[in-house]
Amino acid sequence: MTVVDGLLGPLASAVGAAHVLTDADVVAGYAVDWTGRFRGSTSVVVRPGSTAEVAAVLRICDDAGVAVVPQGGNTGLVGGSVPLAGEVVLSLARLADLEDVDPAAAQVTAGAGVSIGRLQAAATEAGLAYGVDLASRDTATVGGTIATNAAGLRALRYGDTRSQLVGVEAVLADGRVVTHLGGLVRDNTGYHLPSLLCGSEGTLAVVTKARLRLVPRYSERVVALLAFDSVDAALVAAGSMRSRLSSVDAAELFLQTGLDLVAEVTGLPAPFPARHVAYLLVEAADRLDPTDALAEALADVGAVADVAVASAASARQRLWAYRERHTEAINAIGTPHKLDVALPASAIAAFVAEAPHRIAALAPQARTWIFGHAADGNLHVNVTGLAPDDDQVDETVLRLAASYGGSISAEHGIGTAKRAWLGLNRSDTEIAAFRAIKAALDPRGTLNPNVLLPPPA
Ligand code: 2HG
Ligand code: ZN
Repeated sequence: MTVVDGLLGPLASAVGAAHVLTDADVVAGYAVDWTGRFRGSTSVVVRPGSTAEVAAVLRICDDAGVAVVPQGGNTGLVGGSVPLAGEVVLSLARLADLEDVDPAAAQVTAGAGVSIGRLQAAATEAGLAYGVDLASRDTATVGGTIATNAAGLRALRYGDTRSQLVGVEAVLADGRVVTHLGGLVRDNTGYHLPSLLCGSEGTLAVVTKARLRLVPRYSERVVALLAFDSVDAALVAAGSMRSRLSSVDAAELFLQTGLDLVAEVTGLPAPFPARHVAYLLVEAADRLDPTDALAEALADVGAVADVAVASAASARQRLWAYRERHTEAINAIGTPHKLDVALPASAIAAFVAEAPHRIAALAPQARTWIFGHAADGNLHVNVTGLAPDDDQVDETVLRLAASYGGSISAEHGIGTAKRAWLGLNRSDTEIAAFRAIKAALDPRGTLNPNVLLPPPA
């Protein structure tokens, strides 16, 4: 009998036998990430239904010295939510309570298992909106997006998940609960645990609830898909939209190669009669129709080779699909390596030109796809045609980004995929401080021990 087998009885007493999953076929689904690149194993998945049950589960595992991987919607892209070495999986899916929106504060309290789509729908019903949006909205959860500090498609206007987080309830590794959900925006009383836990990838505590700020809901929207004959021109336009269009919600870059793939995989028709080099999708949203403001900002942008504009929801969605469906189209042709980097504005064009050559020199059979949140300097470099565990290309691309003064993770986090290269962006002293924080909150190393911090030398 393994140590984990010995825990099955106590875990069943804590959460109910029906929520302790051990069937090999069932648990296998929790042990692989969305891309299929990161596969681990586990013998048990525990699905608590309340904060008290999460606390009981952690107490049992921590006492027994058994490691735990918290998991939300499992849509992460860096292998941060799968059991890489036989850990117990703690699924937060059943923590799905969503309180009524507090209209006076423009805030809401949501359980970790609430999907981003459901949160958005509740905010919309209350005449507000949630500032974080991402293609995986119907599966990604509040808890998972806090753990990874997800940013998504509208971070240009509203910031990342950390910027929405007013308070959290979380369970420490030993089962103690910290609760700070009062929703005070001005609350300057020491360390800000929500900020610390956000982006900590389940290594410091398990978030069970969050108090989130909501933003105004703008009913008038317009989307423009702009075609350019150089990446440079598209980037200049993105910068111009960011600084001249106060109602800009998103400015997203993709290239002809990615558009071809999306069209091939999804069957969508080409948006323009001619092919171009780069595309920028711009969305503006306001209380009054922002079309004129968008047109005015565009008038100053030279070099637009073609443009398509949409106001009706279905037409806007059709234009968004060319950008949003990149991820699914890439996964359809093979398991990708995902390198989510950030670059200084002045270095983006050079990086876009250089990265594919560096990759081709190392792996001539590989195909490179680049797209992303242009106005934030966040590029998603996806590479297909590599073995899942071949990380030479990963290293080259991450080093290239760092050499330009960029970050090796703009929004997806470090996970297991990039932990070996954290030192490209963080000094030894910073990493030592990270380890000290981890040791203070999780002295036995129970929580997600195989992500974020570099592996021992
Ligand atoms: C996006 O921006 C997501 O669509 C996924 O962050 C990016 O698939 C990717 O690499
Ligand atoms: Zn993204």
